[in-house]
Amino acid sequence: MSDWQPTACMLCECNCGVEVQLGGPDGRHLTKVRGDKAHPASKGYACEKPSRMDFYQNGPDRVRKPLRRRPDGSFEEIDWDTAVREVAECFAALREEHGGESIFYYGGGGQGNHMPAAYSRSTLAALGSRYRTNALAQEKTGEFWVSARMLGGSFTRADFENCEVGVFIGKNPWFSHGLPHARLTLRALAKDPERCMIVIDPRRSETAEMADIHLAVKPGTDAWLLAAMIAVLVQEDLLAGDWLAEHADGLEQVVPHFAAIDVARYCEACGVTEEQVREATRRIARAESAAIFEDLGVQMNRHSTLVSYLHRLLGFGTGNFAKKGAAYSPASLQPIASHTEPPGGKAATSPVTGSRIISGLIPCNVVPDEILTDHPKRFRGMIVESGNPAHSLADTARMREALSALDLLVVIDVAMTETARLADYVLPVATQFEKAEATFFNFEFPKNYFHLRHPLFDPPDGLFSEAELHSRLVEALGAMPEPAVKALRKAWDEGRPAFRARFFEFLQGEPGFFPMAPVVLYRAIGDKLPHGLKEGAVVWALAQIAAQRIPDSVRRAGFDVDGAELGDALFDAILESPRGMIFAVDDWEEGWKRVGTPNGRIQLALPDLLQEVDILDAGPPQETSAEFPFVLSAGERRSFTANTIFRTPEWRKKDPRGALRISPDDAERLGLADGGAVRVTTKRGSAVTVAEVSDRMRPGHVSLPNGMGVDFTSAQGGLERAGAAPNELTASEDRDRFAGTPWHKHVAARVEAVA
Ligand SMILES: Nc1nc2c(c(=O)[nH]1)N[C@H]1C(S)=C(S)[C@@H](COP(=O)(O)OP(=O)(O)OC[C@H]3O[C@@H](n4cnc5c(=O)[nH]c(N)nc54)[C@H](O)[C@@H]3O)O[C@H]1N2
Ligand SMILES: Nc1nc2c(c(=O)[nH]1)N[C@H]1C(S)=C(S)[C@@H](COP(=O)(O)OP(=O)(O)OC[C@H]3O[C@@H](n4cnc5c(=O)[nH]c(N)nc54)[C@H](O)[C@@H]3O)O[C@H]1N2
Ligand code: SF4
Ligand SMILES: [Mo]
Repeated sequence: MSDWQPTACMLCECNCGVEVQLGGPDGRHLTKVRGDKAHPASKGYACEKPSRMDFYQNGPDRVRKPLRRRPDGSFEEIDWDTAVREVAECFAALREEHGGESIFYYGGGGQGNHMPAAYSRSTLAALGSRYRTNALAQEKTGEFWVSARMLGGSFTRADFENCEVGVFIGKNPWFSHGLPHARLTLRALAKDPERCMIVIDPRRSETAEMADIHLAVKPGTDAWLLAAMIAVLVQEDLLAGDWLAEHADGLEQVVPHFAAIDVARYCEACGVTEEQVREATRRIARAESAAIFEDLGVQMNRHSTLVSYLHRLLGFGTGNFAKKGAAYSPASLQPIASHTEPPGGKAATSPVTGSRIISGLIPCNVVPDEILTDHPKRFRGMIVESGNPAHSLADTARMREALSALDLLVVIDVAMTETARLADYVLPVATQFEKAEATFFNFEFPKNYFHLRHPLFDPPDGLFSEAELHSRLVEALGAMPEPAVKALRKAWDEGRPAFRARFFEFLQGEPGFFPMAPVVLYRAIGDKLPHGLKEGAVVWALAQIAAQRIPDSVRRAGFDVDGAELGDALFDAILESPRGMIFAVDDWEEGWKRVGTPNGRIQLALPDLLQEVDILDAGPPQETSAEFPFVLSAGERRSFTANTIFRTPEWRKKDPRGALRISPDDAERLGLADGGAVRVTTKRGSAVTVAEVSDRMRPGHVSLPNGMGVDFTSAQGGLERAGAAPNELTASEDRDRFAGTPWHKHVAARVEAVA
């Protein structure tokens, strides 16, 4: 058994610091895991899941050699030189014939690993690829788009630790976390009689159960509820008038859309009593501060982009920005949530369907339409890296068809996934514990954190990281700027001033250098970095950029050095902080500096979305039918779900098959017993699992967990699948009209007992 070693949990965006002991017969198991008290952000907090991380590190479906598909559909192992050469040649051939923009990229990282996103930039530039997407474009892009337009490129999170009122809209942080030490923060909020917790969820979720006010909205009608709340603000004169006059534009355009709303009728439409809606709204308006968080319950639902807008009108309308306990714009080392709307110009769109590209991402739901067509600009080649679109994106059947229709599919993963099974080449990599890794989910305020995790193990023979893989691919494509690598290698030994000077010379002197910088840095300095932190090479550049972009924030974090030295001081601290570090410290007022609108004021009026507000007046459409009488939420977070990071069901301490939750009334009517077999059918597909009769569910609403129905190799050696894969039941055309985000939480379904 080893000493405790620091790393982080890679199962949700919080990336809590943990300590692990290594052991097992070969010394390559994570035998014990506990929260790391010395981690500056999580401070010892961890939930029940990271103790299971060895099921990831030592999963049975790990791929250990590059695989090539044979004509008969089976895979054969090939050596790395062949794999890299052939993949490079095949993509180069596509580029020559159809242009680099025919090569599409999905992924770049999951909940714990964003280094692939950084290094793949170089490969994609070498290929001339232009289009990409990842999971954010089936959850957050609507929110990014709204936020960016109101705040000029910025994105917000909220301060639940210090708020007087905390509001969760379609978010169940008791199980999904998403805020630091979520359960402690929730308990503190719930326990304090001076503070108030408001939860908007059709289900009595574990979070809703703790709430002072639970607005049990009818599934899919949050837009009516939030519109009613803003109408209450307007009609009862509860808006933060002085604050808005000082900080925001457009109130006079917004107000008329809410002044005439019949609050009682909207409350009826969303199934919440008018009394409760008025009480909740008044409580928010009266509070010193309110923090609001929206998540998948609304982001994967009807009117998701409109709801993101109404959420912000509620928050900004009550003055809740850039002060303690309210919304803030975090500093970032590498911004992943920002979006720039071309002023007056035409927004970037996808080549076939013309769908809006937000934060550089094509809506996940249109990916099959961008492939399954004879349009000359269709995607013909694809790289999938650290993502599993054949399982996680809408409409698995169609996604499978699309992925199979590509001329070339290359999957870079640690495991044999549903997507990898469709690939022409599978390129396996080191796990997140066998290389240096990090995420850019750095969303805290006023202190913000970054954690470059040190490797715990060497990779098994023949495996290496994405940084090495992309470097090899770029070399095979003949695109590695070799003189720069050589010069920078030498300059590093001469000291940082020399290195910086050389780097910026290349950057300014050679137009194509910037996207190649990740692999150049990796080749130039990777093996010179301490503690086996090779993959941290690209962070050197990120640290330089951050030092230029947010110098005051970095300096306040304790890096009291001048100009050019600041980036290197930050980088060195990152390398020397195996338990994570604080890279930025802000004050609350700083939020205003991050508002990037031309006049520095919040823009309240978004005309296209105000038009949508008016459309609500017609009331919610009837979406269920005699054939499909239930609303299914396909993909609920539970105590033992973690996207598709784990493949064997044994990691789950309970509910290994992922039950369909159903209300007692519905269960009785359908003759369904708790634990009995149940079939759920939608217009797209059908799945069988077990039923869990739960009084948390309202009649007419059923839910399935996320991450189920993945293939795994059983102890007997056969391929098995446990539980219902949610996206066998969803449809790619069911998506938001602005951002293209899916309606996973609102699928019309039929439920039947299975004999
Ligand atoms: N345990 C666990 N935690 C995770 C993950 C995981 O796989 N497992 N995944 C992580 C990821 S990638 C993400 S994005 C987050 C997501 O975190 P959450 O968004 O909190 O997760 P969900 O459970 O999918 O959805 C939240 C809630 O939406 C509610 N909901 C359903 N329909 C509606 C509706 O019509 N209106 C409203 N207002 N609510 C509705 C559901 O009842 C549910 O309680 O979780 C992260 N954390
Ligand atoms: N119906 C429905 N669908 C959903 C959701 C839902 O609620 N309902 N939730 C959605 C959400 S919010 C999300 S975020 C997505 C997530 O969906 P995806 O973006 O597909 O992410 P994961 O399922 O986490 O897949 C991560 C992949 O990374 C691989 N991996 C792990 N470590 C490494 C590594 O070090 N390197 C490489 N190269 N690969 C690695 C894993 O083996 C796995 O295949 O699912 C979405 N799909
Ligand atoms: S809250 Fe998220 S990051 Fe923290 S221990 Fe739990 S799953 Fe891991
Ligand atoms: Mo997510």
